[in-house]
Order: sequence, then C-alpha cells, then structure tokens
Amino acid sequence: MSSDTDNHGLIDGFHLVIEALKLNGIDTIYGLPGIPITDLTRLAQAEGMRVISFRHEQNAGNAAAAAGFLTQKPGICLTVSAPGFLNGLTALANATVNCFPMILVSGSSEREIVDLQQGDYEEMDQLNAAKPFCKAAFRILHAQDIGIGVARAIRSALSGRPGGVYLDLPAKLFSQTMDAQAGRRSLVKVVDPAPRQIPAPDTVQRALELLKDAKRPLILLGKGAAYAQADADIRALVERTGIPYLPMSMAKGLLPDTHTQSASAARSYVLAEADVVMLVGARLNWLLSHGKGKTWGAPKRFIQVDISPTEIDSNVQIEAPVIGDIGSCVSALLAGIGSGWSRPPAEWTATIAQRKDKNLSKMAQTLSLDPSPMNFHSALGAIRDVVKGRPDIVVVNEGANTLDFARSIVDMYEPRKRLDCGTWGIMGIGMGFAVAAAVTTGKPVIAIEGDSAFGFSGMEVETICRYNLPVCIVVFNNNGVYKGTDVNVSKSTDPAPTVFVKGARYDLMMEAFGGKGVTAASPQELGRAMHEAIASGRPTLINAIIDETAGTESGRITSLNPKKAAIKTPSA
Ligand code: ADP
Ligand code: TPW
Repeated sequence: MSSDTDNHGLIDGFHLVIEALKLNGIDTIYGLPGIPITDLTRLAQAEGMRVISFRHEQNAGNAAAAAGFLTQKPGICLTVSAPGFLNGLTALANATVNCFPMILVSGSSEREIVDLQQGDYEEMDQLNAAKPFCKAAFRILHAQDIGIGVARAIRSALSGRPGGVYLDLPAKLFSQTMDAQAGRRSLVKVVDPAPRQIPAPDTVQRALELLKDAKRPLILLGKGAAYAQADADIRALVERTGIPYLPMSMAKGLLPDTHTQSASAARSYVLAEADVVMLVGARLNWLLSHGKGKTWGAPKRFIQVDISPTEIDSNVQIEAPVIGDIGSCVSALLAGIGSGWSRPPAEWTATIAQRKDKNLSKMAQTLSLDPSPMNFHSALGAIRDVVKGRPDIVVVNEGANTLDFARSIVDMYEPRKRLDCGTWGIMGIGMGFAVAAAVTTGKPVIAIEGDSAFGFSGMEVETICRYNLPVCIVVFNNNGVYKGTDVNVSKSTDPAPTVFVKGARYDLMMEAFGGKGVTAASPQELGRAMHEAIASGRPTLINAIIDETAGTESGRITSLNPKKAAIKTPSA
C-alpha cells in the first residue's frame, strides 16, 4: 500500500485522485487492477468508494458507460497501461458514439521512456491513441494539477453532448507528494457540470408553428430524451399535444409502451405517412434510415430538438432546429403550447389505432403459439410477462434476432429501464451493462442475450457472483451466431464460421461460480426460472433452448450484408 494520507502533513497522488472524484460525487469505480493502479483500487475501496473489479477492461468500460447514462454522472473505468487501456478503449469509443458520459482513467508508463520509445513495461502513447475515440483527452503530470485535471475530465464528459473522456495518469504521479492542506485546496468541485442550455425563443416558436400546421404529426423520442431525465415534461408534451409517438429502443418506457399514443405497433405506417416529425434526442442515422428513402415515404418536414447544433442537417434538411438541453427545450415547448392546443386530425390518429390493433392482434396470435423447441417469440412472450409484473426491472439486451424481437415484444413501462447495443449495434455490452444497472439502481436486472452476444462478456458471470448481484441472464441458445444451421461446404472438417458447439450448457458457467444455473426448454420453464431468480435476487443464468432454425441472418438488418459479387471470374 502507498503512504497514508496526512503522513507527515503530506498527501500523495493516489489520495488526491480519490478525493477529487469523491468531491464530485463519484462513488464507484469500475476497473481491473494491475501496475500502476492496483493501490488506487485498494485505497479507493478503503476510502469508502465502491470498486467493482472486472475480468476484462472492456466490460468495466461498458459498465462505466451504462452507469453514466443511468445517473448523469460520468462512469469511471480504471485500467492499467497499454493493453488494459486498449481493452477499455472500445467501451470509451462506444460511449462517445452513444453520447454516454464516462471517463476512462488509465495508468501509463514513464513519459520519458514512452516518448523516446525506449521500451518500457507496457509502453504506449495512450493519450494520442485515445484522442480519435473520445470527446476529450487529458494527461496529469503533477500532483497539484489533479484537481483541475479531474474537473476538466468531468466537465468534458457531461457538458453539451455527453460522451467519453480519456484521463492519462502516469505511474509517477501516484507517489508524488505535496502538502496535504495545499493538496486539498487544489481540488475542484465542478459547479454546474452540465449547464442548462436554454433554446432561443424564436426557435421554439418556429417549431410550434410547424407542428401546429401538421396534418399527420409524429414525435420520435431517442435515448437522448431518456438520458435527459425530463420524464414528466416529455410525457406532458406527448399527452397535451395528443401527437402519436415512436420511442427508439432505449427511449422505450419514457411513456409506457402500452400508452394509447404509442405508434410502435404501426411503425412503418407512421414513418412513411407522417408529414411533420419532431425528433427529441434522436439522430437521423442508419437506425432511422437517414431520414429518407422508402422507409420515410414522401419528404418530411423535420423539427429536431438536440443539444448539438452540428447534428442538425446531418442527413436531411431540418426545418425547425431547437438547440438546447432537452429539459429546457421541452419545457419551453410546453409553455408555448399552453392549454388551447388542438389535437391532430382524428383521421390520422384513428388510422394509426386501426393499424396498431391489427398488428397487435397478429402479434398476440404469434405469441400464443407454443412451439417445441421454443422460438424467439415464445421465449420472449414469457419474458414480456415477467417484465409486465415487475416494471421496475432493468432489461439489458443484445444479439441479432434476440435484440430485434425483444425490442418489439418486451414492453417497457418506466424510463431508462432498457439498455442495449445502441448506435453501433455493438456486441459485448451485456454483462458490463448488467453489472452497472444492478449497482446503480439496486433493482433486479434481466439480460436477454443471444448466445453469440453473451460470449463477448460471459466471463463476467464470475463478477456477478462475486458481488452477488441480482442479475438474471437469459441466453437464447440456438447454437450459433444468428442461427445454428450453417454448414461447411469445403472439404475440411472445421465447423462453419457461424456455428457453435451444439447443446452447450451455458447454465454450468454460472454454477461454476456459485450462482444458479437452469435449463429452460419451454416458456413455462423460462417464466418460472425467472420468477425464482427475481424473488431470490441470486445471480442466475437460464440456458433457454431455442430452435436453431429460427431467426434470420443478422436479424432485421440482413440487407446490410454486402451482396456476393461474381463467384467465379468468367473465363475469357
Ligand atoms: P437513438 O439511438 O435513441 O435514436 P441517438 O443516440 O441517435 O438516439 O441520439 C441522441 C441524441 O440526443 C444526440 O444527438 C445527442 O446530442 C442528444 N442529447 C443527448 N443528451 C441530450 C440532452 N441532455 N439534451 C439534448 N440533447 C441531448
Ligand atoms: C463487437 C457482428 C452482430 S449480431 C452478432 C454478431 C457477432 C451475434 C448474433 O448472434 P446471437 O444472436 O447473439 O447468437 P441471435 O439472436 O441472432 O441468435 N462484433 C462486434 N459487434 C458486432 N455487432 C458483431 C461482431 C454481430
């Protein structure tokens, strides 16, 4: 252990880092120890912080990112130098892409040796490596700069569009000492780290005028709206205008998915037919077909509420940008709406209701089938019922078909209860997100995982057991990536690239660490095992046996696979 605080009136770098974080209300570190940060993890724990120690830095980083999204405080991921840093970098990049505030704090080797490339232990120019993948990157060289350095990192992660920040702490910094009183005085409590950004009144007026004239208006809520924690105002905006809305996957639950104004069950219809669309914390990226093309039908008129001015016109023209933080924008919109707002034409809302009814009864029919083995629908039907009974549960979801079907089948009822692959469609967030959800909310977590998706972070079942977290993992075991039916057409005896060991016992992985492992072959078995997991709060892994022929290649985005070109070059 390093020197204690106040030893001969001195304080060292270790303690200054911990005190700087604590001063700013940061109470948890997600990380993985090793040179030069092992003592930092021990001391942080000794100083009353929660230290969640992972088996791989990427999962710690994903946990930090999810914690940031859920709490509006930057999640801290702590790693060792070069390889540990690089392992965390994917999560940092993913956090930045998704606008989640996190700080990747990595120890680093001696600057002099790194800069002369003289071959230090875990040598790497981490600061420059990190820059393209985050919002901001900082290095602290002197103990007296720790307060300012941590403050810069926090403010960068949280202000404006949230995102990932890299903070480089060279090994030498930790054992530097300075006068304890001067050290404490040098710490900075960040005042108002995410200042409100009030939209200009004329932009709000312009947006309302466009909305008022709409014959077929639509509100589209994205995960920025969920992050903003302006839940009551967002709900009031939707309800007072009477405008149908669509939630993006992580905005599900901002209003309960069963809300009469939800147009999710008529998604294709409303996207094609709406004339004015108001985006609230959602980007017109690939997940929304870039705001154009067949999905969107006739050209639209767009209103976009976002904190980032450069998001506007990124894909199509935005006629009414409203730039500011969502809380301030939505409350300004509400004030402008007042009480005399006329609801959208009944023809529009009635047609949506009809389409919804038709699609929902079709879905109910599909869900009532009970095929053996289970398919995605029948297994998700069981999960849907469990979540309905426990709307406070957090759902983590990744995979291809497992993701796409769960998103549409499992209704969410409360804000920020759904975490998933997000903007990149990244695999591997599962266990990190599940740990963060359990740690930050104290609620039960269900992780709905494709078997391939689970493999990316599966070793963290040990972490879940070690901290005894109320996480119930459901692995949709269909023996492979997408499906389990691929065959190798070559002469070799290797399995095809997308298939796994058939009949794998993922449940035994959980048993190996003292958690509960269950195999479920029917929706009844699955539902029962989930109820037990939630009631007991014990780490549980349910190996749900899914028909290996069910689903499609890449789920709903199969069309993004490049088409095979000529298989053989034509002979001359
Ligand atoms: P989704 O994937 O759900 O469609 P995106 O991640 O594409 O959502 O979009 C989220 C948007 O929300 C980003 O453009 C981001 O700038 C914006 N955003 C995030 N937080 C806030 C906030 N507090 N206020 C306003 N806009 C925000
Ligand atoms: C980091 C590519 C997208 S979806 C997927 C992969 C490998 C797994 C699909 O199989 P799974 O799901 O999980 O069994 P299901 O429901 O269809 O049976 N590497 C990263 N990210 C992505 N997106 C991939 C690879 C991919």
